Amino acid sequence: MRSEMRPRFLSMLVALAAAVAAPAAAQAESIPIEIVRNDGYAGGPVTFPSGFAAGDVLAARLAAPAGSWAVIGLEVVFGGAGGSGTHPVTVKIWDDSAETLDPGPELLSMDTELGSNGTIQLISLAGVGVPSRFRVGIVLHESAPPIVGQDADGTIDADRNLVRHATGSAWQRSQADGATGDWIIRAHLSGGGGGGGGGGACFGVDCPAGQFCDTASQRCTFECVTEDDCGGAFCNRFGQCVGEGAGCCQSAPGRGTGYVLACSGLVVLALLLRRRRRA
Ligand SMILES: [Ca+2]
Repeated sequence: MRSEMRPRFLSMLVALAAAVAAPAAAQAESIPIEIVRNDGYAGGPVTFPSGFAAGDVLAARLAAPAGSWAVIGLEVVFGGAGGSGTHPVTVKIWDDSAETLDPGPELLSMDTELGSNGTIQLISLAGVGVPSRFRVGIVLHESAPPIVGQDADGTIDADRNLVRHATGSAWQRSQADGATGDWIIRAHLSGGGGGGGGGGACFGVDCPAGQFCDTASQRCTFECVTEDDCGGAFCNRFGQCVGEGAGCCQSAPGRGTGYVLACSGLVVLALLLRRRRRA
């Protein structure tokens, strides 16, 4: 009897241990995510324009829905030959509230590398608070190809595709170079709440609920350490700003209950096993 029961107890323990580990994934899924884009690419042909050089910037003006959002990742199609391996680029994000040819303040400048594979590639970001209009640019470090791709659906958003050539250095619409498609540059947005959250604002833009503004990097982040990071709201052990208006439960609605239940279950099982050993 005892030997038959033990595997069942063990499997229950494993299941509960998995339940304890699960909240991290549940938390990620529970954070509202929006993907904003201009392009209509859905697989199939992509245009990789020629004539671009190191230092040129290829950019998309993107629009966030109402609410406070942070860019937590980008999707870019990069390719058109250029050899295997990775190619250095710089990712930039600007405030584009004025929607003029020249962007507003720069919100991010980050070096990274992209493969020349001609398909969607993901670039993760720590979370950059953005206004409702912002510009995402890819700065080439090498002459094209490889280069960012343009969709081939026959349409181009006249005011949302921009280029700045290293020579000349003035921003212009992509159509000036003969473009007929939209740059395939998309942003993953997190947040969407009323903002604030006790975490303040980066570059004047409220951080999403539960996040705070890291003043050193000017990025919204979940990694609070003290309540000072949350503007006085409580910083919990998961690095979230919690409290009235701090949005603990909007950013991780399922975690508290599941985590507590799983932990309680482990304690109960441990007590049961202890009793059986004594019996
Ligand atoms: Ca298009």
